[in-house]
Amino acid sequence: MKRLFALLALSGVFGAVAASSLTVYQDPNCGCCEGWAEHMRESGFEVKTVKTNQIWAVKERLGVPAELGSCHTAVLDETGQIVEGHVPASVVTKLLNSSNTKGVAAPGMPLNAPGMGELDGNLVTVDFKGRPFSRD
Ligand SMILES: [Cu+2]
Repeated sequence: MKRLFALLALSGVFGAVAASSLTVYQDPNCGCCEGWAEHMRESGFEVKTVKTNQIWAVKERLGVPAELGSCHTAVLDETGQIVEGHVPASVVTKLLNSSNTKGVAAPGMPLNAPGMGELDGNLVTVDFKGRPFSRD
């Protein structure tokens, strides 16, 4: 275990890119939320999950438009940007590079999204003004 920590410390010092981290708020009974968190980890993000029975209150506090709501809401720790629902990791990276965009959403529970199913080229995400942000 000690050696593992040493390795992690080394990779932290010499790694070219620091991992981006995010905090996911989710309902305690949400299985697909776990699937999305796993997708993000596999894509190199550091993911912390917070289980809450007040997920709609969290969305309201973070300014997620109600009509764009999904089952879980994530906050990017470095920028405070918001990721609503089953947004692909590549799109989260695009969001991190779009500092004027407050948040991006995959509304509802799309079956062609990470944590739900396979991408099919038709998953459209939108920004919080409802404008298309990506298609995968
Ligand atoms: Cu879901």
